[in-house]
Amino acid sequence: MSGLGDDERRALADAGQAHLADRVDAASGEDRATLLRDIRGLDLPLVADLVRRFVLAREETPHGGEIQPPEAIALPGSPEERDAEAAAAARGEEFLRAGRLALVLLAGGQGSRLGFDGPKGRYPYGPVTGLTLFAQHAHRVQALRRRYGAALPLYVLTSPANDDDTRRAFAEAGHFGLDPDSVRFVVQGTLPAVDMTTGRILLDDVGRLALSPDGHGGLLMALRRSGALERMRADGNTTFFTFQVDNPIIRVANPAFIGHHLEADADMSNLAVRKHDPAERVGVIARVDGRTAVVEYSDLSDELAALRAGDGRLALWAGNIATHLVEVAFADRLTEGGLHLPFHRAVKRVPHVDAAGRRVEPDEPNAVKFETFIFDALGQARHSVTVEVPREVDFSPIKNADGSDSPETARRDLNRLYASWLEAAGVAVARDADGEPLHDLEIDPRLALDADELAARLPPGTTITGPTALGPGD
Ligand code: UD2
Repeated sequence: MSGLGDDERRALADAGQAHLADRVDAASGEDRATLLRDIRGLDLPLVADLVRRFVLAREETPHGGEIQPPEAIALPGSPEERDAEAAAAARGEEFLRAGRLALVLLAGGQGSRLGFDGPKGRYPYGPVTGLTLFAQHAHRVQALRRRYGAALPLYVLTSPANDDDTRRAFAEAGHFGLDPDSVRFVVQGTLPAVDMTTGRILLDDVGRLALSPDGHGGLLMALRRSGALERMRADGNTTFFTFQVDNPIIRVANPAFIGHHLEADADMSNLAVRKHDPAERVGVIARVDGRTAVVEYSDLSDELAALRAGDGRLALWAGNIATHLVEVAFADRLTEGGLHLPFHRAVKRVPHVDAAGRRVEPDEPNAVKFETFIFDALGQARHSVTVEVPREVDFSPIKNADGSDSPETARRDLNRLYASWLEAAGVAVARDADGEPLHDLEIDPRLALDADELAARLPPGTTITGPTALGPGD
């Protein structure tokens, strides 16, 4: 039976992973074949370096020094600010109509907190029709293409664990009405989980390494390796817009955001919402040692998170909704000769099989995983802008099965948003004693992307008398 060659054994030993050769020898048949495939897919010098730095030497990712509020374009309040916003939006719309933007949906994560089996995009969150996150995003893309008469190619970032299922979800749904050639799947890389004391790579099963996605920073390398960056250039796309699969209401390709990004000649830009409480689990966009950066929620001390400015509001207010504009040329620079982003270590509980083939279900964290984050690229951007957007319009993520950031909070937020659009269009919406809409509401983005479009397209005489889903043809 074929196994590891001498060179491969030596390379594993040099990387401190000689135990993997023993595991291959002990495995047979299909298990051996899949284990060999996983091992041959490893970047051993990288793994050795990460283990040396983050496990054996316990290096922490540097967070820089002084953390201060970011410079940001706030929600427009004064007439001048509203004029500036309108000018930015006009510039963004022109850019969209010229076909310069590509879209990148981040959907490579594991979604473990939601406890949903399969790609998170398949989650049927729609309270009336069971609409999935993928369908919502795809319908929005279709509506944007129609609005701007532009190609707006959609790149979907997947990981080896969910790539097949993601492609199937799109194929089975006829790509949700999008031209299949206009949807391109890009598979991100993986990195192994290693024992937190020895740095040895863990096995998920006798025939499989414990691999997980390499973080959304891996997007950049995946775009380069797959030829997507080249494709974007060939299509005339100079910039791409990244958004998270778990946020159903994000205004994809927000024209004012694009306008501000262009105005600043930025390499990479950020959207921010005002944090609603110090403990909210979003990173904060800040200035760290004078440069724009995102400080992840797990890295921010409770004191800093709770610090108040003179007006009583949170000093580090700018919640990162992980939605960015990135220049294609900047992504190129960041990936030339390898990915130029720092790694982060995360200590996790990782079930695995030991050398004797026994399953181990640890009660305590036992392993280190490695990830890169796309927002760390901000440190290398020549210019960037951060634009504040209203939370109720742009951010209601589905992260947890219940409690905050759950399907229930998304249902509430969507009902509030759609009720406000309907009321602005002159339709009465019944509300309960707390002022919440009485009935669940869905509005297909192909009918209306915003309140103005709904007012223009809603047939006269529309009434809401129960749970209502307004479809593309309503
Ligand atoms: C992310 C941000 C946090 C805040 C919050 C807002 C990070 C590290 N933190 O936290 O600052 O903005 O979102 O919603 O991003 N993904 C991939 N590949 C990966 C990992 C993630 O595609 O390897 C995608 C994932 O499918 C999802 C998004 O990135 O769409 C966010 O991932 P997450 O849910 O793990 O991040 P979270 O909520 O801890």
